[in-house]
Amino acid sequence: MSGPYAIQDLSTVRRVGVLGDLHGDLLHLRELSYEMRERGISVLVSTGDLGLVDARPEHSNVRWASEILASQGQTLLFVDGNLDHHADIYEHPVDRTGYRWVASNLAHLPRGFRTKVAGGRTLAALGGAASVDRPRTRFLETVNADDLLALGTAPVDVLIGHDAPAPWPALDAQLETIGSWTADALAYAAEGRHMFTHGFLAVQPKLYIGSHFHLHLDETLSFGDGDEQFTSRVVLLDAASHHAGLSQGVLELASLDFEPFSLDSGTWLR
Ligand SMILES: [Mn+2]
Repeated sequence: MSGPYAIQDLSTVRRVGVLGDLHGDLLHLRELSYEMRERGISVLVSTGDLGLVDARPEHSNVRWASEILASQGQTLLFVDGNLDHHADIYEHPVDRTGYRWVASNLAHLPRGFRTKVAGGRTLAALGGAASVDRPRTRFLETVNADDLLALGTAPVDVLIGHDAPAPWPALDAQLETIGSWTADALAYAAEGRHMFTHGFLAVQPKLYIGSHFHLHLDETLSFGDGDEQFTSRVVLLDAASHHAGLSQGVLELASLDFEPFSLDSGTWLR
């Protein structure tokens, strides 16, 4: 597809493609965009660490990404991760429907964004996470009190984020085996995750999709206590930039059916 096309957003489609950390990998985006088009997908949703927006023109991949997406007639919406350039993203204005467009077909979903989608479902966004490898150096990266206010407490069906709720026994067990961080770094990461979890518990999503940890997990867990108890299918995607694993999937908005798949291709140049 070339030339102008109708820009779709979350209000106009029944299915979206969801992708894990891209880290600015345009080759992967090209492959993914093509594969999603083959599956009839015109709206992609990134769970953060997209790595495209940079105010320095020589470091920005926005234009190239926008052209890749345009070639497949697609829109890409993203929450911010910890590695995204928050200040550069925030320079762009938020439109009256809550999207922060950085290109004609590329928009940030601000923390606390919520919208109605197919089937009368509500989708909300809560990006952000802590960089455990460089604690307390990037003050915009973690969820703060204003983000939680923006998100509110009305229940949502789908929450798209970057971090993960705590506790999550299977994730926590894996994290214990990764890296050798200082006590301060671990405390910083835990504080960030704690703030994210506040938001998660407040909106009680039936489905959560995040990615920060670069590993795939997919479980239905029980959260909260007493009257506030609820179950949630919590999914983490592999990193899309690693060209392997379950780093993307198709989400059917009305049914909340989400099916991750891997891109196993020998046909694309690496
Ligand atoms: Mn991350």
